[in-house]
Amino acid sequence: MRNVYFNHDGNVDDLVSLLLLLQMPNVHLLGVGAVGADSYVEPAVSASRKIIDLFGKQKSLAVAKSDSRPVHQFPKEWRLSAFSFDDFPILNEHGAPRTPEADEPAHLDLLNKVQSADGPVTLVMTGPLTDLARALELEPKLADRIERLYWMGGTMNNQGNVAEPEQDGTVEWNAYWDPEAVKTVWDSTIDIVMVGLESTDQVPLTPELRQHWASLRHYPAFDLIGQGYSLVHSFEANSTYYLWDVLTTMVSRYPELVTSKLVHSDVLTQGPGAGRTYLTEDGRPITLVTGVKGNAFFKQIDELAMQATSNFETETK
Ligand code: AGV
Ligand code: CA
Repeated sequence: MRNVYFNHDGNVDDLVSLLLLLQMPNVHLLGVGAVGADSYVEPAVSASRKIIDLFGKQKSLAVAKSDSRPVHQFPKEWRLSAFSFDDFPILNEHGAPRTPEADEPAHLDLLNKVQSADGPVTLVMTGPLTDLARALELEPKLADRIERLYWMGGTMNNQGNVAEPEQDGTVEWNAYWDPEAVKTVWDSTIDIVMVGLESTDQVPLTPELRQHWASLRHYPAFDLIGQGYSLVHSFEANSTYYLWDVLTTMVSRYPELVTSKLVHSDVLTQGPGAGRTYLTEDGRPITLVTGVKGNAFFKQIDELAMQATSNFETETK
């Protein structure tokens, strides 16, 4: 069993990532933290607890609420989807969530769960790096306990996805939310696998994919996945939805689904490029995911979602 800690920020692909993570063989989830970055934190935590109720296999999992705050806030329109997700009937037919909320805020929950684990911990983060940076500031030795960090964020090709004033178009949103946090993590000794926009661009959410999931909605997990993604559409420029976080989560368990290379990189924290990750020979080494084996990736998602059974099935019959 591999110890994994998951920290996410409550958008649709973050919550679908949680669902898939709960199905992965040989994964022991130590904890889950939710940040109100690309979401609002209350529904992000609540939906996470309900997803664990419905599809979680292990006992004693809790969801920690983050009190981290942005440097640059996400657009409200994107953040609102967490409320809708949390209100889905499939997550509410059995009443209030049973999976508890953790006692401590997410950065302390991360710190304590990783430190008290029985071995090294794999970290999967699909939002800003703020909770990890805060934990490292409190306890730099935490880095030694982390086997590897899989992070959805950044881009090394200068094609960002932020369309806001006073930035130069080179920055990815999770990095932009808190550039200093990225720098803190980059300056640590943690082994980093970065899933940035150059790889996530290869897995857009297409009408065919929606139709594929719709055709499988008699499986409860596909029903939830299809409903979830129905909340997000890309009518504006620069807002195509990709399977950003799902790719990252899948890579943490199935590295064979992608190709990657070792690069040296750093991050800007100031000015119109704040949050820009970039290649530089004197930067720190990271593993950059560069290519996705598309067919294998979608097949593996299907396999996990098909075998996800509802924990309430026996209870209601
Ligand atoms: O930049 C990608 C990150 C991922 O962690 N998020 C969405 C994923 O959860 C921000 C984001 C970029 N474009 C978006 C985003 C969009 N069109 N809608 C919602 N979130
Ligand atoms: Ca996210």
